[in-house]
Amino acid sequence: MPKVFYVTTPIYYINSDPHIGSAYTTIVADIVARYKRMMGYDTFFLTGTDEHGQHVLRSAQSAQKDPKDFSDELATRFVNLWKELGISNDGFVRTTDDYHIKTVQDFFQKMYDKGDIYLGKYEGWYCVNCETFWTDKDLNKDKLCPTCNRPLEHIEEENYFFRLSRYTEPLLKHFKEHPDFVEPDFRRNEMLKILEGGLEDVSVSRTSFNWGVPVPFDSKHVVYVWFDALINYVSAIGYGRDEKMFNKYWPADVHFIGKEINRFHSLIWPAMLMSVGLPLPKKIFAHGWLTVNGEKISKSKGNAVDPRILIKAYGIDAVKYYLLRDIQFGNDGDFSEDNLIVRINADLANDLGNLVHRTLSMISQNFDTLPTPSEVGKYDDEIEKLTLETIKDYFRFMDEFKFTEALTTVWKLIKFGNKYIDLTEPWLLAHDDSKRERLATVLYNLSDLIRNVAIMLSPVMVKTSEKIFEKINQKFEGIESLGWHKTVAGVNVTVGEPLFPRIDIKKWKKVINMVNEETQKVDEKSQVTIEDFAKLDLRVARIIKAERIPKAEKLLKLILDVGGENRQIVAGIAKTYTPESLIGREIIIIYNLKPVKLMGEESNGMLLAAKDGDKLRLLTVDGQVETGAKIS
Ligand code: ME8
Repeated sequence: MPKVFYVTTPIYYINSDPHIGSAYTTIVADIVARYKRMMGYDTFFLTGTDEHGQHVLRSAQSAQKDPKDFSDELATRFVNLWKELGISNDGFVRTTDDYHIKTVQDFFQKMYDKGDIYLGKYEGWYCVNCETFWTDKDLNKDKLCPTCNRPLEHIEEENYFFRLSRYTEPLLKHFKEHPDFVEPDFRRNEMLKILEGGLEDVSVSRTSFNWGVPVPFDSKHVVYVWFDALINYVSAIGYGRDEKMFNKYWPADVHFIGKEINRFHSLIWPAMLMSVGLPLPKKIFAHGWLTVNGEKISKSKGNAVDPRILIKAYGIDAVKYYLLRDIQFGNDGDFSEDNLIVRINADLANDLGNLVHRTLSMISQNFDTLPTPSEVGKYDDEIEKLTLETIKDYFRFMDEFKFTEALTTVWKLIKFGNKYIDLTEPWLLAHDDSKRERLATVLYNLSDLIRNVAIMLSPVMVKTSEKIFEKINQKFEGIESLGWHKTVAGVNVTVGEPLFPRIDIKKWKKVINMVNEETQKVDEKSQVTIEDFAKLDLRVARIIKAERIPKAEKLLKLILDVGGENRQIVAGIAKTYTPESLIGREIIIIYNLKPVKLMGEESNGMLLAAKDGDKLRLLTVDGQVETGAKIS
C-alpha cells in the first residue's frame, strides 16, 4: 500500500486581501506537504476560497458588482499569490464551483434524511464578519463579536437546524479515544470543556439573502456559509463523484487552521461527518495568531502587509525560515521585521552562508574536484554522530509539526560545521603537503554535512536547497540521500556568490514601516493652507457615458454632466470599474485642472478616488446632489 497524506488549509474568505497572517497557514501546510512528498508519501495538499455568505455578498454590493463576478476576480488574487509564494498545492477549491455546490446539497440531503436537520426559528446575534451565530450567553455587556470585536446584528429568521446536541456523547468518546485529535493540547482542552457542557443544535441555513447554495428541498433557504465551507474538505477530493480518489485520501491527515475557527473544525465538522457516516479527520491543528510588530493585523494600521512586499525585500526562503524558526507553531507569535533581519544576518548569512562559502572556496583553492575522504581523524566521529543524530531528531520534530525545534536542530549541525572548520584548521593543512589526505577528508566531511543540511531544509527553503545542490554538484534523490558519506566525490563544485548577502543595518529600510509612513506621515513642508485648498475647484459630476480607450488597459474615457455642461475626462480606473458599471454615478472632480491629452484624448479635469491596494474606489457624495455643486 503506498503511503498517503492529505493536508488542508482553511479556505479563505475572498473579500479581504491575503496578508502575512493568512499566508502563514498556507506556508506551513506547504512545508508539511513538501516534507511528506520527500518522505515518499502520495500527498494531496488542498487550499481554496470561501465565496458565499453575507459578508462576501455585502462586499460585492458595495463594489457594485455581481457576487459571482466579484468572487471570480478576488479568487484569482489568492491563486496568483500562492503561485508567487511557490506554494505547491495540488487542489484549489472554490465554494462557487459546480461540483462543490452539488456535494453540499447531497451532504445536506443525507443529513436531512437521517433526521438530523429540522426547521426552526433562529433568534439571536450574528457576526457578518466572522459569519458566526452568537447567543446572549456568549456575549459580554458590549455585545461585540467575541472573535473579532465588531458590532453584531440581531436576526430573527426561519432556519434549518442541525441536531448537533445528538453528537455530544459520540464526540466525547472520540476525543477520549483519540487524544491527538485536536492539537495543541490546550486547544483540545478548550474543546473538551465545551463538549462537557453539552452541545446545542446549530442553525445551518439562512433566508434573508440568497448568495449561497440552495437547500435542496427548500429553495427559500441557502445553506449556512460555514456548513457549505467545511464540506470543501471532502468535495475537493471527489466525495460522491470520484470514489477512488476520495477513498484514497480521506480521512484527512491534518486540517491546519487558526485558533478562532477551532470550534467549527473540531466539533461541528466531525459531527457533520458522523451524521453522514464518514470517518473523521485524523488531526485538527489549531495554531495561534500572528501579530505584526506587536500589533493585531489590520488594514488601518498599515500592517496587513502583502506577503509579496516582504518576499520582494527579503526573499521567500528567508521569510519562511524566519516564520517557522521564530514563531513556535501552535502559539501566538509576533512577526517582527527586526527579528527577521537578525535571523537573516546571523543564521542565514553567517552560519549557513559562511559554512557553504568557506567549504567550497577551500575545495576550489586546493583541489580540482570534490575530494575523496581517506581516513577517520580527530573530530570526524563527532561530525558523523551529530549528523546522524540530527537526521533522527529532524524526522521526529517534523512529524510532530515542531518546526522551531526541527530547524534549531539543523542549525546545531550547521554551527558544528563552522566549529569543525575552526577545530581542524584546513588552512594550516593546506600548507603542508603531508596533510593533503587529511585536508581532503575534512573538506569531504564538510560537503557531506552541507548536503545533509540541504536535504533537511528542502521543504522549508526550496530555492536555497536547490542552490546548494547545484554548488556541490549532487543529485537530490529525496530522503534516500540522507545519511553519512553519501556525497559523490570527484565532481566539479561551484563557489559562486554567497547564499545570503548580509543586510547592512545602516542602509536598511523597513518595508512594514514604509507602508505606515506612506499612509500616516505628514511632515510640515507638505502641509497646505486653507488658501491653497481654495484654489481647487472641486465639483459634483454625473457620468453619462463611459468607454474604453483602445490600447490603454487602465484608461476610460468619460463624458460627464457638470451642472448642465458636458465635459470629457480620461480616468485611470479601467482595472477596477467596467464602463457599464459607471453610468449614472455621481463623482467628485477637480474642475479647474489644466486640460491635458492622454492617449490622444482630451482630459478636462480629474476624478477623485481612494486607493485600496491596487484597487480604486470612486469618491462620491452622500445622497443625491445637483451636478455642478461645489465642494468646500
Ligand atoms: O475563517 N495569524 O476564513 P479567513 C495567523 N473562510 N493566522 C491567520 C491570521 C493571523 N493574524 N489571520 C488569518 C475563514 N489567519 C473561513 C474558513 S474553512 C472551512 C473556512 C489564517 O479568510 C488562519 O488560518 O477569515 C485563520 O484560521 C484563517 O486565516 C482565517 O481565514
